Amino acid sequence: QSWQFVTEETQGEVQYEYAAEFANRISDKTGGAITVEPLEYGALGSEVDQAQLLQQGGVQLAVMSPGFTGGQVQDGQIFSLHYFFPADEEKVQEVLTNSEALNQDLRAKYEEHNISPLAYWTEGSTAWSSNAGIESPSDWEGLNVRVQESPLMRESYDAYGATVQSLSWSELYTALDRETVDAQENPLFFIESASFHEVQDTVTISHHNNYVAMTTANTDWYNGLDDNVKAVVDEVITEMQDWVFDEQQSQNEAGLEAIKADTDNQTEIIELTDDQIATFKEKAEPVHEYYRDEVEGIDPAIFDKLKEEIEEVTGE
Ligand code: 6CS
Repeated sequence: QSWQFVTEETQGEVQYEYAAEFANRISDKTGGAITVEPLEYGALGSEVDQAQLLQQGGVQLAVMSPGFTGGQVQDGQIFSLHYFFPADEEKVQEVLTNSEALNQDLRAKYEEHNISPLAYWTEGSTAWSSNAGIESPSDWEGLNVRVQESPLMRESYDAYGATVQSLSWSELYTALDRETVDAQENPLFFIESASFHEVQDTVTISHHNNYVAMTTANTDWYNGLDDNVKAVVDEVITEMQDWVFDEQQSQNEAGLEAIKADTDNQTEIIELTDDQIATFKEKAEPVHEYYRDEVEGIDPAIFDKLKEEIEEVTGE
């Protein structure tokens, strides 16, 4: 058997390296009977196109960011709330790995669309880049920020007075360079490897969210696997959780160092203080309630359960 595993990133970046490591492990465990081909971003269209390809069974496996399915699976937009998940990445990963709200309830929602999220994992905290130097919510006023395809992302930035524009990341460098877009959010490793720091003056370490990725399978395909093959897939997916946590951590550390070391493109790194974070939280928290109570098509029970699970992990 041969499976294709599409990712939204290129060689060397976390998602692609995940797929490559997954491929090695599947091959080892099956004595080479199953091969997996990792595919980097680019050849198969935009992130949204790739999600559709998986749904239609054009590929068997995909790393998918929930931000690109926000129009289809409304509940997946929960990942775009600001200051909802813990700031501590280890705690984030603990929630993502163990949450019943995500691994059972949200999974069932995705499965209605023929997408099975087999695991959720973080690619690290997201930081804001801009030319404005964002330190308080009012710094966002009048800025146009690039987001993924998730209507809720508009609300999250509207709360700070910014407008949003949905784009594929492949169009983002040019948009920032031409200043048709003023700002964006991504983990540090990605800001560096996609060279966004070259066309932005500042990066704000804001702790407003983390970047969640899902390892997904086409549901019909996954359900049709022989039990012994499915068990191997599940085992590798479970093992990969610790692997990818370490991978993102070292890539994010190296990314920050590389941004700082790039003297041709000087970037000011702004780390928000606790007081500054508190002013952002005050604006962001009403959006949590808006999401729970107003967004059509979401299940408030998933929100409530996840919130409780987060509180159990943070002890707050
Ligand atoms: O900003 C984005 O859309 C891209 N960011 C990351 C970290 N991975 C892939 C995604 O498409």
